[in-house]
Amino acid sequence: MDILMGIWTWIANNILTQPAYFIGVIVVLGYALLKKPWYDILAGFIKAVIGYQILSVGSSGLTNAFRPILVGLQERFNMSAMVIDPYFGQNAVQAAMEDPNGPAFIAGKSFSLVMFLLLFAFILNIVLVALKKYTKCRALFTTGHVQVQQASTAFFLILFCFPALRDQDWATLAIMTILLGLYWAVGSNLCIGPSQELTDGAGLTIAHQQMFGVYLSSKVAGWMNDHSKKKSKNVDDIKLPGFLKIFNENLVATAILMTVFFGIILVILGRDFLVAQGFMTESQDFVMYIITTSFEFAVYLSILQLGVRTFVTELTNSFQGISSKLLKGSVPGVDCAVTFGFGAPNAVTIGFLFGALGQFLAIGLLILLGSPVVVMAGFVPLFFDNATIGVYANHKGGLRACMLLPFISGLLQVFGSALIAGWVGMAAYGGYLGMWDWAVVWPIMTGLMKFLSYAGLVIVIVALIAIPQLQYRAHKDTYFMEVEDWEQCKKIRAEQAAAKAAAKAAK
Ligand code: ASC
Repeated sequence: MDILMGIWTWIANNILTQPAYFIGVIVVLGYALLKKPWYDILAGFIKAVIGYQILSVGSSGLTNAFRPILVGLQERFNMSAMVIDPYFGQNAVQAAMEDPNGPAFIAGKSFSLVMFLLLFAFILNIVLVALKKYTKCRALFTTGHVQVQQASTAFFLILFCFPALRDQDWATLAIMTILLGLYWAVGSNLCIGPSQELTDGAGLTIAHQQMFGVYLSSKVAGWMNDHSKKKSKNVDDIKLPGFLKIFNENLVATAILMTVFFGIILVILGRDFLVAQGFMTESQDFVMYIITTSFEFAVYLSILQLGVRTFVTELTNSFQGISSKLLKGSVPGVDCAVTFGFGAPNAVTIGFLFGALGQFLAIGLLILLGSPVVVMAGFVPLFFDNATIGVYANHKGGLRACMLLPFISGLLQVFGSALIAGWVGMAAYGGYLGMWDWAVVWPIMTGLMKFLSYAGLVIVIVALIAIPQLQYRAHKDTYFMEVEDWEQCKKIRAEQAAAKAAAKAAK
């Protein structure tokens, strides 16, 4: 038993929760199933792992460079605020569970339970895909590091709803496995359609923390486009005149916009504060510091996109082995940052900036209205959620949607997180996960379970199970074709859309 436990712990720590190696193993398995020669398998593994590592350098570079700047605002003004950010959220959960006087004291056993939860929920995800004929679930969640964050937050929320479960490990584990496993399978499945459209059939979907947000934003953007007389241009197709032409180039646009955005924040923080906090040295020039820091945004973004390009082809090609032999008709769910390698690069920046506008407005309102919970913007939701939503919204609805939907997302992230974290008592520990689904979807699920108890749990489970069924009903003829033969699916859907448009015109 000890040996088995040791093997499991090793796999959990080194593969399951490390997306680079998880994707690497999937590539090896996929190519092996396709009977590729060993050297192709090795090359595929290396490109997948290194590509993912490059992506992580970009993504953690962004996070590490800009998270402290935002948190600095809180310290600068001596505010006691809760930071909405997955890493702060995870620390808050940990602190809460270890606080003997706190609402969620279960010190000692939390970590091993979270690891088991990961395993069981992932197995449930596989089973749901294997039974896709009945469940209509087609996607596998592979983003381990966010699964850990989600597992701990879900742990807290569920114990809040069902305090009696605190001493019943197995019952807790069973309920959480069902909820999380379903959330992963259903959420990533939701984003398959929009992702196939965005990437023109790359054969992947999002497995992250804003899956419902992306799906809804993509739908609303499409609806906006269909129901407006004047179509909004895709960010890529906007050609600016005169000196504004320089904004047509992504690197230039990103650098200028970020210099303005972070420049304002850095000036508010002030040189003295930045020196005192160790961000810059006494001898450094303030203006050069602002420019360098802001330009780094464009640097990390470029690195991130390079990483995506390096591993996506390997993943897409090798996954054909898995989707034709092991889990028929399935797609891998990957980090939301992967979408930044597709679609319009400027949509990333615009989504981020309008999300920030929404968040800052919402934070201002919380302060003005004297809310008991004040929120501080965290970089990860601000950037990764809103940029992703911007990319999908732009693809379906152009610039207008790319500004509006991230803006709304920013409002929801702040208000939703303030509400749920204040209510369940996590705000007192300084952080909450704060990503779209955890600011909107999980609070609704938590509310249902808290007020209706086990009846609420049943409602949540049934609702989750029903979502892929409804998706299937909407496109019975092309639903599975969407992942199995994208070209054919695209053709049929285009014909259907043309026929519908013709019928409308004839009326
Ligand atoms: C998260 C999280 C990260 C980032 C990263 C984006 O939610 O925990 O580290 O987003 O996955 O690429």
